[in-house]
Amino acid sequence: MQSGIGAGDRAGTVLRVNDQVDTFSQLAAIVGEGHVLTSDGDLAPYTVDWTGRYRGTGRIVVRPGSTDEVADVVRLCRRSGAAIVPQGGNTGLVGGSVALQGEVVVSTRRLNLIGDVDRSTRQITVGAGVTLGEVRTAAERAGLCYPVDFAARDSATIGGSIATNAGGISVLRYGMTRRHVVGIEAVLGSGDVVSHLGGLIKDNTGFDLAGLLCGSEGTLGIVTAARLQLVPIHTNRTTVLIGFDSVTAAMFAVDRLCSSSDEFDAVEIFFESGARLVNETFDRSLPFDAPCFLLIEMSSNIDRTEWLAGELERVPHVVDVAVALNDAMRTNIWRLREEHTPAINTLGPPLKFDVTVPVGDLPDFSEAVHRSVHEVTSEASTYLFGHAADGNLHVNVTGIDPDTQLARVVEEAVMATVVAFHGSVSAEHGIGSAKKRFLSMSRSSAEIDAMRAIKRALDPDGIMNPNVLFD
Ligand code: FAD
Ligand code: 2HG
Ligand code: ZN
Repeated sequence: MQSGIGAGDRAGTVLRVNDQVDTFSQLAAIVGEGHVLTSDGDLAPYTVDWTGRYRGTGRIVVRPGSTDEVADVVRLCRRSGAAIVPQGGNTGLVGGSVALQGEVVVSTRRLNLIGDVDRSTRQITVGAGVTLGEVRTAAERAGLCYPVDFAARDSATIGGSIATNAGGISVLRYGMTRRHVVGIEAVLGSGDVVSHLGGLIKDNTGFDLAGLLCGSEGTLGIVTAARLQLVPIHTNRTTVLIGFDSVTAAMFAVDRLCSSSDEFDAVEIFFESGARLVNETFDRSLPFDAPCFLLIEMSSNIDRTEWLAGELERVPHVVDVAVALNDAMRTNIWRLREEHTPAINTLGPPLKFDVTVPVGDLPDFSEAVHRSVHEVTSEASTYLFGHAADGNLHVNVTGIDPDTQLARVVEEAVMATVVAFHGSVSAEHGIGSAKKRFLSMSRSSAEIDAMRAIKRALDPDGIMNPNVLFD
């Protein structure tokens, strides 16, 4: 394990905060001048969110290189009354990673140390700024897999994925990020450092702080490192694209297949309009047309292609099937699904919803959500895609300026439809600033009060990401 990870219990530099000294020099004294960014050019990549919808007004980005430096930055900000927005890869889709009210952005990208894989426990400790792709590569080199995976893998960081409790394409088999975080190091809003990275398999010693920080969206503290659980890798992978004549037929197949095997890594859904948009935008080739598509991936230590083909023969209303015979075909099939987000973004910042409904209701919900948008406006186009077996649809509405009253009405109509189906207003992207007025649709006031009380305890002055989660 390289030095610098898990070093949060070392005493940090003592800072004298003098009102006469400006914030820049105080921050520079902690992290070095080159790591306090203030010019327009330097700030640009940290200021606008991935969708282009949210633009920060903050004028300072600070890039600490160790847990001690993060702690000193947080303590300085607390004493100066400056609020903080933690930022990892800035790929979040709910407006939570940019400084909307002039906060100091604390970028974690320099916390990028990757420890050795511990083969006895199949665990690894990494800095918060390491990307998912880098962790996956390190795990693969040891013959293991970090099973949290999604299209933003090469930019999204471990810290950001913990802060959002990210989901992705393998939740069906492996669960969300929280399931893989066995230890955490973080600087709380109080400035205190908590570090518990031992990775013991059994450790019932009080509250699960790692679990609590998962999904906290930077409101409680800054995650600086994590101990992650890896899983065994499988030797054989089967990837197929299946066209169906309706979403009902596709979801019947999902139910049938998932009841027959637990070796499905991904069961993803998208529709004709989205597939065509990806094709046109990126000049891809769709192997066949169909109203609804499932992308199914299995992995196992034996070849499952024949078994899957046999199962699919018994599934009705299949329009066509394409089996990936090599890596290039596999990549092409995955592109059709993963390029939905960038293709949609070329149409301008969309209204984004990331919702779950009970899996069996997904066909009715997908019709209802189209209807609910159409009843408000005929100007908009609605694209649906997502993680079918999780009941998780990404509803992207284009053709409406997201900052208008019309957009607000569409948002309310979609969220009302979600609630009518007993769903959740956020499945995996979090609440951020985009969804906070809908939090009470999925959480009771007692739950929200409990969350606020936890925040007050860990972030007494309310400096941590004040624009997200709570309205
Ligand atoms: P950021 O965007 O930088 O931050 C996200 C939030 O976490 C912010 O509130 C920020 O303040 C906080 N934060 C960041 N780092 C820390 C830290 N170290 N400590 C405390 N708080 C922190 N998400 C999914 O769940 N599933 C998907 O399938 C998925 N697919 C995506 C595909 C694309 C193309 C894109 C652009 C995004 C996708 N996302 C997905 C959303 C996004 O990638 C995830 O939310 C990811 O976990 C964010 O990581 P990040 O490092 O970019 O965090
Ligand atoms: C995905 O599953 C991501 O591709 C992004 O969660 C969803 O762009 C979106 O709405
Ligand atoms: Zn998703």
